[in-house]
Amino acid sequence: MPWTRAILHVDMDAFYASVEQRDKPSLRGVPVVVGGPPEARGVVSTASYEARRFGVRSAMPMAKALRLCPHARRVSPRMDVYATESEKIHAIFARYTPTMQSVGLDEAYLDVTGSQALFGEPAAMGLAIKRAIKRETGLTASVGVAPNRFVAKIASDLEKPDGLTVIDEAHIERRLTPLPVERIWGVGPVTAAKLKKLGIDTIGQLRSWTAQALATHFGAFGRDLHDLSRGIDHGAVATDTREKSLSQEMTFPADVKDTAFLERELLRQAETVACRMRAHGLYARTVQLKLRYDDFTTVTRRVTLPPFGGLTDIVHQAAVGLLRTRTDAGSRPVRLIGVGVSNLDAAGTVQGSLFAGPDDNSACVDGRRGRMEDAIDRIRSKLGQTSIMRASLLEDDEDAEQQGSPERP
Ligand code: TTP
Ligand code: MG
Repeated sequence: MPWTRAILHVDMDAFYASVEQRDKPSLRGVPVVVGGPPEARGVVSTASYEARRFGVRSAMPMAKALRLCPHARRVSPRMDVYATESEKIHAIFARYTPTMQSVGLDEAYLDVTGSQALFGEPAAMGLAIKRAIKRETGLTASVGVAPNRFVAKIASDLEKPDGLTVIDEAHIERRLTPLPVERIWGVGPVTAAKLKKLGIDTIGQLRSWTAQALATHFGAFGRDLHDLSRGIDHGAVATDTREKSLSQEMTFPADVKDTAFLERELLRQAETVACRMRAHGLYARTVQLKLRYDDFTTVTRRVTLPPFGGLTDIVHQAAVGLLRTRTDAGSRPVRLIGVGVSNLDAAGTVQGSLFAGPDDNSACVDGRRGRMEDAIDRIRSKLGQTSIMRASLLEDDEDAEQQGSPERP
């Protein structure tokens, strides 16, 4: 059964320090502290897990950190490198959902509710994201999976580093019960001290207080404490502006010269992209095509159209047009092909869409074909991705075997 609401919280482990350890093998396995030098009154940005064992923490003066752990290696931050890694992980998140909220460089909430029909269980998406991050950046992340942001964030912290923690609706209270009240967002040292005075150390203890009693001590925040102690959080993942695209790409096992084959691969990708647009009620204005030739030269071609809903044919035709007119496909062998849409907007926020029908308020407002594609999505979400396929994609599967088989000479 798909989850009614599925949120992932992804948080990189000891982010800056892990990047330094990745790039400099002599730093691996030893305490590393990232931050400015103590003589310039530097502050700790983060510490590797080896250094944390000595009590070194973020925001601590560097002088103190080096007193606690004198043999730690201090490294100055390289923000440009961390920003590049941050871009990479956000591009990975975007493969799974356009609904994401990033918190700083190394942390994000992903609403994957609408992605379950395509990618399966939320936990499977969490694992796939962790693996992709490891493969593409060499870094580890911890992922929390839960029905809301608050519990997902708590979950991602429970098995750090390299953790994957799932807390479904039925287990929320049990998992929260033993945790200290400081784990609740909004509970800083002052509130924590006040709670302790009332004899409340754990989330479980907090739960035995009525909303009214908490309100007398904490005002409006008392109501929040009451809800959060039960793992209740209705807040939506507030999509930020950093990721405004959806894409799909594929590297072939053997380079491809046959343009008909490429066009069928584009159809498969367009179908996935359009399906994700429909699942999230998104419109787009731009279609882009990405090609990597056999010599690894990579080109991106894009076309801007009037706003369109998640229709496979529009995405596919635009991509094919770009492939035929603005690339060397056919004469140069292709190693990777990808299609994406960008300039995204939620349905309803696009004024005067070319395809909007007066009688249709679904995510796919372009009349009959849109409703058909919605119906296909519903059937697929029940019966699986291959239950309905276009005739030309069936052909494609046979070709794919010939073209892409590893046994091919
Ligand atoms: P965090 O995610 O809080 O910490 P982290 O990734 O280093 O460690 P972990 O998540 O495994 O507990 O912050 C992410 C990065 O932000 C961190 O690597 C450095 C930077 N940062 C600061 O510069 N100053 C700070 O006070 C904090 C908390 C983080
Ligand atoms: Mg982190």
